[in-house]
Amino acid sequence: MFTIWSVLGAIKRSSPHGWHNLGPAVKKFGNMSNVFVYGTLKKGQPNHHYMIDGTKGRGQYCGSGITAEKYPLVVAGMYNIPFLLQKPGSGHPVSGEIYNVDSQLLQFLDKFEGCPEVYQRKQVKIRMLEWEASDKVLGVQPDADGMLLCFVYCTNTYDSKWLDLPYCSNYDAFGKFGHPIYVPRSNR
Ligand code: PCA
Repeated sequence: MFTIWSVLGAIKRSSPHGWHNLGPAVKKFGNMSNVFVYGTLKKGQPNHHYMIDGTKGRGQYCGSGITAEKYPLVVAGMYNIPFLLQKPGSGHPVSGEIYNVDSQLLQFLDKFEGCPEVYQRKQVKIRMLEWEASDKVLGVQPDADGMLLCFVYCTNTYDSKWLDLPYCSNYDAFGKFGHPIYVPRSNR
């Protein structure tokens, strides 16, 4: 019987360069990752354009979500940068957005976020709230409980004094929720 996998397997075996020689749909499936953003990469925030403008790789908005566990989300440092501290169980469930990104954009984001020195990219369980992508995005489906594992830029390498800062559940760079206002990279 022909299944999609047997056909793909046959193409792969007959191709001198394996998967690299296959069409864009297959490459897309193989290289895509889910990233949950909660800070300056969200819609309406100062660094959002990188997620969708295609200049640093491909990204697609999938929907909104919230961390299944509580985390401390603080605004810290001299530039008022949002940091999700790797201390599940304290703080609040944190709101954000899910994107499906290719490996080029993921690599860019790692550099942009100073990973692994400043942030570390970890897989975190996200509860999907509004799901825009449905079956349009290959390989991205929440489980029956509406949960999806996503990469998140969080940090373990923080000053312990940050635990005493106020904890947010929904970040805004421009002070909408009373957090200190973000200093963009161009002004540092
Ligand atoms: N950028 C990443 C981590 C914090 C930040 O400002 C994000 O939006 O998720």
